[in-house]
Amino acid sequence: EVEEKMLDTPETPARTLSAQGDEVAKFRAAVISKLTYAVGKNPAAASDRDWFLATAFATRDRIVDRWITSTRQTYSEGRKRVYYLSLEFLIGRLLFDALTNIEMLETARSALGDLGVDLDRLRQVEPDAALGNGGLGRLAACFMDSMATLSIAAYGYGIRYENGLFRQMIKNGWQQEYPEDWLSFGNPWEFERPEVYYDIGFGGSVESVAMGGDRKKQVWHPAETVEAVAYDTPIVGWRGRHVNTLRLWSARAADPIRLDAFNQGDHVGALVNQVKAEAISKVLYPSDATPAGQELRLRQEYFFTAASLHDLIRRHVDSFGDVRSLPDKVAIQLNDTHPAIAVAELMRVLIDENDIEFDEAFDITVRTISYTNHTLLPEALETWPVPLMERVLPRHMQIIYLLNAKHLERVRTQFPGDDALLGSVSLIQEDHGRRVRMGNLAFLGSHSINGVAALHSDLMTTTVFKDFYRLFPERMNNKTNGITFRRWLYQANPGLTNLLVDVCGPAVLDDATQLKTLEAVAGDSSLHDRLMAVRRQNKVALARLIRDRLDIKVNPGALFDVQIKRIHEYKRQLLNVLETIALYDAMRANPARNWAPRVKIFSGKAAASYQMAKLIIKLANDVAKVVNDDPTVKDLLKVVFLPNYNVSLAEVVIPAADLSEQISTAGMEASGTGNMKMALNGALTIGTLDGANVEIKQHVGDDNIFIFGLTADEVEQRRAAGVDEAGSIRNSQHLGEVLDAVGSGVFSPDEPDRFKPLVDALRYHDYFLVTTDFDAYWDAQRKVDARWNNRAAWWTSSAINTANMGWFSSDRTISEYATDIWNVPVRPVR
Ligand code: 4GP
Repeated sequence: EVEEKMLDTPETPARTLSAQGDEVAKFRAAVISKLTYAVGKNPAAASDRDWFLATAFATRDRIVDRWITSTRQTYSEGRKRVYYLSLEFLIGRLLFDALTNIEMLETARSALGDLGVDLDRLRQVEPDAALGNGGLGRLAACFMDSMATLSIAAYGYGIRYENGLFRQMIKNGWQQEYPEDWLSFGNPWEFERPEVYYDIGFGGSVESVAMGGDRKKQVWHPAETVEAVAYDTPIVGWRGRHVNTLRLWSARAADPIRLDAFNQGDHVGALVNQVKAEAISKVLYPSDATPAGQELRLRQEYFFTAASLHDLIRRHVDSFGDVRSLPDKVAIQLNDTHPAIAVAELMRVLIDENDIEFDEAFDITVRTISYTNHTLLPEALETWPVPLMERVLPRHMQIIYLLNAKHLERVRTQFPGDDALLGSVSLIQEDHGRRVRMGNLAFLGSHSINGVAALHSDLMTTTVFKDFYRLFPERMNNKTNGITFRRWLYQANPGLTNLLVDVCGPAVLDDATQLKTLEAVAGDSSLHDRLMAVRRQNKVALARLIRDRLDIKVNPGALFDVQIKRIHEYKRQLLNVLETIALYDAMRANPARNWAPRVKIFSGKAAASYQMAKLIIKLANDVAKVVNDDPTVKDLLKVVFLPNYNVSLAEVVIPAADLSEQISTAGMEASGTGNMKMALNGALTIGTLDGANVEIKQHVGDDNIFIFGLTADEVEQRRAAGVDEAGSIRNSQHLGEVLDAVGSGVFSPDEPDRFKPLVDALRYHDYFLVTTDFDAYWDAQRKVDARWNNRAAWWTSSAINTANMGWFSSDRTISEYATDIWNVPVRPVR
């Protein structure tokens, strides 16, 4: 039974640093001053939002001085800069991030406390900046933190979407999407720079102008121009030593209004250009189901890439005079293929605007640019129809053709007669309508191409980039992902942070590898008591959130079994739901068995057009309803689908997780980073040998992780040989019954056929091998039960997990990028 009382007592937030008296007074005065003069309110009339704004402004002031110093130093030392181009930055809320990193969290808490304001309540009113979908966007945010922490002079470049990732509501079990208007009450962190803007051209024609002799110059006359306006957010690193800039571009019409039309009464028509131009920065991931949607997406990609390149080239030329020295002073990292047009755009700027010869321009480009791949899913490797590219970016298309001709010529010489190779490494795909392959363009135009976990980088060389790897083996490398401990440990789990500082010493905050010292005491029962108390507090907080949002009561004493990530068939939430059903049946059949009481927690968004994923969400919710209403499993099993997964929700769920579900079909999850966040916070992982799970296993040891299922090699063989769905179902003790139940409407009596598409996919074309892996997964879950029932064993494993996750700090990842790819120095805090 849920401990009502506990859920109602507010937890006391743990404190990492004690506040200094005069600092508190100063901060208090600063907040009052901001409230009065920047927000325009008096304390008596101020709402939580007003207080939040005032606090954010006061915090920002502390960062700005350091920001200016960092920028000045970078200029005066003539340092090389890193530019991280990403269509996504999933940064989440910034107040605690900023306060933690400048070590003023407790100061701010006391200062506000004196004013009768609760900082932890203000934390909740900050909108969650969701300028990204999932892993790749969150990785970009972690990297920004680590680059600042390591004092790398870096800029993040992206788009300032007015509407970030949609807000997910669950209505009657179904996902519904609503716009996310994170900017509607203003954004205290950003600085608008209306004077920093670039004209970005689209469409039009290319003119060949004779230059004397046989020299010709190509001049692009765009039909349309949109202004890219800069908005800057300072990103402060750990202990506030260095501050970088996240520069997001917003679209502004060059000619916002046609006054003649307006005065003739056509008030809407007069604004059409403005609407078209500004659509570029309206929404993250506009649906590309229509040609218009596709075009908008291409416009977004070119818009932010071109603006970023103009900006960095201007800065470079101002500082160093000559664009030819770009590779010595600039490293451009492409986050996936979304900014891959940078290759053609940089070439265009060098050739057309700086009169550099084609080959030299290409050499400069390759030495400057590098590319990270985040998924092997072929549908994610972007391609654009040639006619669309020709219409929107005619000069770039010319450059791509030229580049391709020279590239294929070299391949022909190196591998004579290998037509298959030529076809596969060409920048143009010739079948199914001609398309430009952005992955190939990114590879060809980069000196470094990396995957995001060891297995993924290996698979890149044997699958999607197999043939490019033959051409340029030296370009391929691995950079296993990491996470920033500032957000995912210090802020999200202050209780565990205090414990770790206590046990490992304060240096652990600067050097994550010091966590290792925890291992020596991992078996101590006194440590277990402390770990358990911290986890319990975090679980009580999550239980309260579940009760408040879903009106479901869960027992904080049960095992919290968590799967949080985008909903995708390859991530196999379905496998987890099916196991839940089997468990439910088994518990009902034999309630007296030594089960580990569980709360199955799911959270994640499905792409709006991804019907199967949306059906999986519905199934999870339908199963939840049946299970949660059934008194026979009341103390044993609860199922929870938490709506609107985002960074802030993750910050509550992750510290409360006992078990981390990382169960993708092996070979399909590039890395995962949620797996790292949960293991760092002491959850045990149940997972396949996929992505970074492989490396987590190496670090925490085989006994402290529950690995099951086919390996990536076996998956490949199984698919080649033909998946035996019927055999797997027949041989399984549970699966047949579970599928019958789902297929016949046990969980959807109002619409018995509802889940037929899911069940049919599993029975007849189970590409993701759910049926094949089901029994192994079930067995692994029973091992989890056994470990859970052995308290000492469980908490020893938990401690060993935390102790060995230091390597997964994004500081380590970024140090590797800095040394191996960017050639810039790092300055660690310690
Ligand atoms: C994700 C991958 O799916 C995930 O495995 C990885 O950890 C993350 O990138 C960061 O590297 N990919 C995406 C995407 O988010 O949009 O392709």
